[in-house]
Amino acid sequence: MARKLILIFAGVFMAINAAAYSESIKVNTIGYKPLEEKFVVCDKACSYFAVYDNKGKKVFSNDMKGPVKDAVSGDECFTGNFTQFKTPGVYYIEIEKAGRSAEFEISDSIYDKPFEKVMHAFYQLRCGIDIKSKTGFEHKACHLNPAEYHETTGEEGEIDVNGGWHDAGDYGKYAVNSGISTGTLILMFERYKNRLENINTGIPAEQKIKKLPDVLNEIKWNLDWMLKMQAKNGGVYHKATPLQFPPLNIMPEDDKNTYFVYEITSTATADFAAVMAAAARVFKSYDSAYADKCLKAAEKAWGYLEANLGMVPKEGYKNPDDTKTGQYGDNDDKDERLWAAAELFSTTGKDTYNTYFTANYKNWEKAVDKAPSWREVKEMAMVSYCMSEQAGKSEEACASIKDSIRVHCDTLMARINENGYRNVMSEDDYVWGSNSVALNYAINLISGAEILAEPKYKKGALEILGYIFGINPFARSYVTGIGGNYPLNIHHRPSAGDKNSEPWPGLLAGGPNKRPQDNPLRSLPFGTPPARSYADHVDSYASNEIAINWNAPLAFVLAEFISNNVVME
Ligand code: 9MR
Ligand code: ZN
Repeated sequence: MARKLILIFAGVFMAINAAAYSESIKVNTIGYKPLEEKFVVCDKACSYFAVYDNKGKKVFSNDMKGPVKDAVSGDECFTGNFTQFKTPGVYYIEIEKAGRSAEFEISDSIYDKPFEKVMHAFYQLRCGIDIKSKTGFEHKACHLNPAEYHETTGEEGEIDVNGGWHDAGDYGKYAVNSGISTGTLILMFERYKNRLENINTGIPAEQKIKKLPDVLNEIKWNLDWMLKMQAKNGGVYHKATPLQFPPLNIMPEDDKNTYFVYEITSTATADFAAVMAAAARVFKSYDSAYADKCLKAAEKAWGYLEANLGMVPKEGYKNPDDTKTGQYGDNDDKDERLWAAAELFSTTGKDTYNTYFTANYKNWEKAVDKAPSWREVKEMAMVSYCMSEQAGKSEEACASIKDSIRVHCDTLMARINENGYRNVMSEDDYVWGSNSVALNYAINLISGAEILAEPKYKKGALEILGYIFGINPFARSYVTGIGGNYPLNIHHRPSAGDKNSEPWPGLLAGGPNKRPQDNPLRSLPFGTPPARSYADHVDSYASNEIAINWNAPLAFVLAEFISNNVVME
């Protein structure tokens, strides 16, 4: 009896959590921009679809084409095109036997609020300050005690590493991951300065530096932390974490574990040099003293790298036996060094950096062929060099980067056009944090569009947002608080530990991961295809955690498509 009751309750609970629309009909649950291409995908046999406005009036209909078998999800996909329908409003789609889609909007401003929420999520990830909110997502200042030098540093005593953003679902702070995350946001601001300068990301007025735009306020919060991680010799400590992850339901201010600062690594140092050099450019016109401070720190880090030409430590960072927190280990620092050289050159125009770049960019067969990640930043280097306004760039290097990015973008566009879900990812891309792989591909497409003056690649980037917000096997949004059927049980300590039933908003879940690297993923039926290997379960850190390096490319791609953008046809 008791068991039966539990089952009934479980059933009701699931019904509440399940989408109020058919998972077979996949639309972008946020919506579509009026002048852009618009697709709907259905995983049930069908030949026709109709668009209805929110009063139930049919406003458009067309054939469904297909099916195209999608190997990574196992689905038979039918595709409908309603690009011709451009009238702003709120709509849903009906398909015979499949049901009704999520509601979506047609409007030029669909990504404006999402951008603000995604940037506000960085504010909410801040460490060492009261997180205030009108929406009830709050906590007190955390991790205020100084950290101890771990014995791996060879130093003794305490060090202040207050501030920065928590990395992810845990409260650790890792220099390498801060590198790509902060770097992505800085390059975003540099690229879209005009449209981002006046955006309000919801930082409480009393916690703001008035002379800085909100986006730079947020970036500076983490830069200040990164600066604390630089040792006297210019090297950068790899991370500041406790020895072990705290329990899942603990709020940040209740986590009283001692933090340790770990040994210097060349990957952390080179990422730091790149980020600080780029920061010097974007802060220059708002706070030139701060820009100078960043540039000095960047050049000091470069000095350390010149004095230590090999990997530090030799095999890349590995956790010592007493430590079980995130590793961000990487045994190749060539890409990080190249990125440092590219940004330092772009900021200073100095020969040293240009010479390093031109002597080393050929270390890879292809300049651009991957989505950048915390481990692999060569694409950041190549794109920054190519886009730099500095005189004296090597024409040969730029030509070769351009050729390479064209091939890469064409490859991605072909994948989108051939895939049943119009999805950019190949099977290999379904790794831990796969949603960030898709979004970093979108950044490559946007960069390719800029560098080659080929706006068509931006269409691909927009379709990647379509995947993140609903044109996927689950017809769901992967971002908390945004769009349809978003994740409710993210692996994120404040979401697990606070009293809100809702997860903290604006956070991108890692996404499907073909490797069963946690218990909920191991519990999926045997043979679950890669694109369906996702569990909205709090223990699924390998598919349902959140992280700053996943939210950053989401912010970047949203920034491209907010409403003051020039719309492409
Ligand atoms: O994003 C990281 C992923 O690429 C690795 O495969 C995984 C396992 O090492 O770690 C991920 O990063 C986690 C970090 O180590 C600790 N904080 C949470 C991060 C996201 O899960
Ligand atoms: Zn904290």
